[in-house]
Amino acid sequence: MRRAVLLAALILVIALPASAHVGLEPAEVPPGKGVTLSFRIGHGCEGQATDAVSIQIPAGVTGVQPYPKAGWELEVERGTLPEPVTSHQQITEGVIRVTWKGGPLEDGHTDVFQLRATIHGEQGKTVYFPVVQTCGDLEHAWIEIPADGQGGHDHGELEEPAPSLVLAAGSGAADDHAGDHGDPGGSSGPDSVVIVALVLSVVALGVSLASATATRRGKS
Ligand SMILES: [Cu+2]
Repeated sequence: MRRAVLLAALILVIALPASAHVGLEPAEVPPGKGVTLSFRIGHGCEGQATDAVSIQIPAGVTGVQPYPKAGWELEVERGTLPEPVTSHQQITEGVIRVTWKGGPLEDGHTDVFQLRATIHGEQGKTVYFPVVQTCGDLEHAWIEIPADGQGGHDHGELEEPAPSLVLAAGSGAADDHAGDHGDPGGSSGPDSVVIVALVLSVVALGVSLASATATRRGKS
């Protein structure tokens, strides 16, 4: 009985981050470097399957290259950037929206939509990517941004928060403009973090089970 409760708790802890809303990894990226952003759709709309995912490119983001996905048609909208970006020269035009249409992605399944981009700005700045998820005639507009603009990943009370990341110092600060030309660095984060969390969870479960067993032995 106790073992089952522990197991349920463990599964809940692991399952929650993946299923809630729209995830964005990595949580922190170095400014001015090319990075791959992964947007994870955790569920459909009231049980209906997802058939479109549209990401609005916010101010300060250049060099956007979406990853094509089998079974999804890709639409890339170009236009005037929300704010000009100075990198080598002033950049005023670029990709302003990326949309994948197709699937469908069943409500109980999850999938990742990725794009390559360079994000410019001050360290510590939170950058929000509004996402609209469409499921037939239903949609989730993950476009809410905390009023103080400093929400980070603590989304507080927002019902449909826009996924976000924080600009933070990377190891390769010398690599200033490489990102605009497809620098492959900066992707060592999320997988190793997940693995460490998993290992810690399993260790914690093992300790709990061992102490539960020891307690039972002690009583009998
Ligand atoms: Cu959710």
